[in-house]
Amino acid sequence: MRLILVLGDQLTDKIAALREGDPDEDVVVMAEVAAEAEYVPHHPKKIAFCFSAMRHFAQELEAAGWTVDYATLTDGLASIPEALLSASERHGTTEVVATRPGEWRLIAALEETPLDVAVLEDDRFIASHAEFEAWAEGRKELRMEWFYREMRRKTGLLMNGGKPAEGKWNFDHENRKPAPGEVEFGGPMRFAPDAMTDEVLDLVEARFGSNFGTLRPFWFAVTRGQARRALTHFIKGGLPKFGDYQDAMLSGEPFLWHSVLSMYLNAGLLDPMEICEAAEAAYREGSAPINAVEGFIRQIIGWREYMRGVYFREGPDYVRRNALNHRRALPGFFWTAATGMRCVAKAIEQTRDEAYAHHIQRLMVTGNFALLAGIDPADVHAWYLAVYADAYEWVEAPNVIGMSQFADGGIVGSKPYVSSGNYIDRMSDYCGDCSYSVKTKTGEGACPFNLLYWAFLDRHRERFAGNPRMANMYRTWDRMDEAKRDAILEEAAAFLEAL
Ligand code: FAD
Ligand code: DLZ
Ligand code: SF4
Repeated sequence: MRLILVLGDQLTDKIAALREGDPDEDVVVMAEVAAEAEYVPHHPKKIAFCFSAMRHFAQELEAAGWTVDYATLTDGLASIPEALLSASERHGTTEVVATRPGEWRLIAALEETPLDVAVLEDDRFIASHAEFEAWAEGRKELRMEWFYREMRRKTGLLMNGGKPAEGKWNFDHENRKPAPGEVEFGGPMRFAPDAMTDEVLDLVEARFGSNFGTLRPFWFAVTRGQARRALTHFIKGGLPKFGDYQDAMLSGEPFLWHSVLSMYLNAGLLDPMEICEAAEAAYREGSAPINAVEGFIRQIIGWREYMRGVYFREGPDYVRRNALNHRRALPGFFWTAATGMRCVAKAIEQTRDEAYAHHIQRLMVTGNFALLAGIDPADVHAWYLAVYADAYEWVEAPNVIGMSQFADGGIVGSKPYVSSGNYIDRMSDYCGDCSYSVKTKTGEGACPFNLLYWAFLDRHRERFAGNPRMANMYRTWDRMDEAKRDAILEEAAAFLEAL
């Protein structure tokens, strides 16, 4: 008899440890524990989703014939190792089978238990660690695009006889339309909480009610069956325009045509290939265009897999990198949304209400601001890890430390994702009602993104001026008259001082 550990983001009967186990002999251990619920102040919706999905999954395992030793948070277990030790005493075995956790912290914790833990690779991904290593080995630059093409070849997705569908690997240049006035897709499928979820909601309210984030209304899928319905709903209603408006932002429209499937995918309720195959089928049937389907599939078999590869390749110190030596503390408004910058306030309000923001809001609004303002990337990382329902370190850290904050010195991105207010204005409706003016570059009411953008480039001139992709920006800065440059730098410094 062995203990089969199933973590809160391993909720599938395809997980390696369950495939290895025997329902007639072994006992599944699942535990809601303080250490996992508190390593960052998670958004209440994220905790509720995790616990409710865990409880529903335990019920499904029992129905399938497994014995499940399930500890709820009120059982008072401190950590996953403690849950294993306590189960080990109850069941009289020291043998544990686990699937490798998605975070170095928990990998180390499992290694340190006095139990006999066999850790199996998590093979819910398209590329194994060995495959990613083989691809990365000896390359000067880890360009996602090249990795993505390998994944297209490997999976056969959108391939016609060895060639990419419609002759091109990437249709991104068609995917940059600003938001239209109206969004006819109503967003993700919503589910009414059942009695099991209601119980979790009460628990989360009592224990984590003071964390940043609104718990109710809670509408997430909490079972694989519901997540499958959410997938079908997106493929039909959202996917056709996913590409066109992928980068657009609209006040009051948190979801636009995004899938809002990342939390289900990361928790194990959905499988990456089943999502991509559903998207490809829509393309083959003619119900979604190539720019939408290719763009969507690239996010999953390209970016998502690539990020995981980088996290595990770079090792436990990745989350502490700070290549640009940014030291400023995270401003309080990240927890209150109380800022006159309307774009930032909208992205944070929506994060508070839904535990969700789409990619461009994360990258070009909150992330862009944090980078321009020189916020300590460790603080930025802790914030993102806490506030999004889909945030687990293996995927959050390379997006934040790497893509968004350039704190890894250029592993994920070849240049920092920074922009002035212009980009936000072009892609959103935020600027119209903002207390700042996006058209104003200096002086009274100047948009802080305009000031901070140039101040950032100036501050990091030594590092970036030689980057061919940034040469234009430096030329523009250098052509500005000196008085204007001085005014920008002074006003940017004053703004940061007042943060
Ligand atoms: P869609 O826009 O519908 O995209 C489809 C799917 O593609 C997503 O469900 C997701 O699984 C995948 N995907 C898209 N972009 C990425 C990416 N860059 N990396 C990995 N997968 C991607 N994603 C997370 O899953 N967890 C995180 O903690 C997370 N933190 C992020 C932090 C920052 C600063 C940035 C810039 C991005 C982050 N992302 C993260 C990536 C991306 O923003 C989210 O995956 C996406 O917004 C989830 O919403 P969606 O399901 O509607 O995605
Ligand atoms: C996110 C999360 C939370 C909030 N709580 C638990 C928990 O109580 N028990 C558990 O097994 N998993 C939880 N998780 C998910 C883990 O944090 C996740 O497995 C690790 O971070 C590795 O990705
Ligand atoms: Fe954001 Fe500047 Fe536009 Fe205001 S004016 S919404 S701060 S980009």
